[in-house]
Amino acid sequence: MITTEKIKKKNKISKLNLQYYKKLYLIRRCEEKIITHYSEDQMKTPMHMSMGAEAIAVGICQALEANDQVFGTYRSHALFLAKTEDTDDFFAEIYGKQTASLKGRGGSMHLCSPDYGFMGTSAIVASAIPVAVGAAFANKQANNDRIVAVFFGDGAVEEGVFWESLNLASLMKLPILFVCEDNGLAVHTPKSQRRGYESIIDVVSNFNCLAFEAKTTDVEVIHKLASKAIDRVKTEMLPCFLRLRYFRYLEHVGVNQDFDATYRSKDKPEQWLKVDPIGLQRRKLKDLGIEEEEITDIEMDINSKIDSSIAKAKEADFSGISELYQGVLA
Ligand SMILES: Cc1ncc(C[n+]2csc(CCOP(=O)(O)OP(=O)(O)O)c2C)c(N)n1
Ligand SMILES: [Mg+2]
Repeated sequence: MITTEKIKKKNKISKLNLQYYKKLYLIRRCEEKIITHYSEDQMKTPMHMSMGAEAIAVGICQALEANDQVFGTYRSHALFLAKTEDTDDFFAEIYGKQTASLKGRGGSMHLCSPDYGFMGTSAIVASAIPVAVGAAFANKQANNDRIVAVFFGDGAVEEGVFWESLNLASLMKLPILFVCEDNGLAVHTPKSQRRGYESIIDVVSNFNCLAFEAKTTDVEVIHKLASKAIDRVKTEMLPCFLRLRYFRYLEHVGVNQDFDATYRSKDKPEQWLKVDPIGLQRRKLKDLGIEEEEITDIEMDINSKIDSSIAKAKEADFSGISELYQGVLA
């Protein structure tokens, strides 16, 4: 028998699944548009694309509160859009325009929107990690219940500052999630040629730090894992390290595929593409009984929003020469 409770639960699930899908689709579509327009040479910034990793940013941000804080890397398109959904700001920065939060001085590698808790990204591997630990310390002192999530690649774990930061966070019991977006590569170098140990989870577990890992493209699984991690960070007052694996669809920097390059095997893409995070959620929506028409309407709305943001970014002005030294600290 179908009870009212069951219907309510199903509606709640569908609503959440729609939220996931909207964000995933938004991120993918923004990057597809970057690929379309990049050759026009109006986006004067290197591109480190998130494609393939979308479920990680969306799943973690879904588990965070609006005023929780995130820090990222030069590969943070997905994280920025998952946290802010602000496509106007995103494209203004990508096109280097004055209308962006950073007035177009940062480009793709330096995104920042503190009003949304998006604290910043940097091109220097691992450099956001100690800053994020500082923010977590400030939050603990302020007793404000905020969580910090710092995202970094598997290559960042080879930097000394990662270990110093992990040590301090473990010692001071800071409310922070260390989110390792693990694509197995640092530029073109696989982990087997970089590390003197097998399992990062085993090593991190020796600290006073919780540690979990997952190999999935299912945003729902990542959301649940992140929620569990955040609950435990809050109740046990310990930091947490999450290792989340994904397949980088495009070249290290740039907007092209490089599946035929010698540094990675050709059979891998197929396995991962079968469970593409966006395709997977779309199929789930259909399984939940959501009509094709409703899904395409959502996609059309998102497409229009993105097209409008790109048009506004293209029309906007660059910052003037007189502003060049504003905000420079050194
Ligand atoms: C401190 C530092 N060393 C070296 C580099 C050059 N570099 C840029 S990206 C990169 C690889 C980083 O790999 P990973 O952290 O796994 O991130 P991914 O690109 O895979 O997302 C390196 C070595 C850098 N930017 N900063
Ligand atoms: Mg990597």
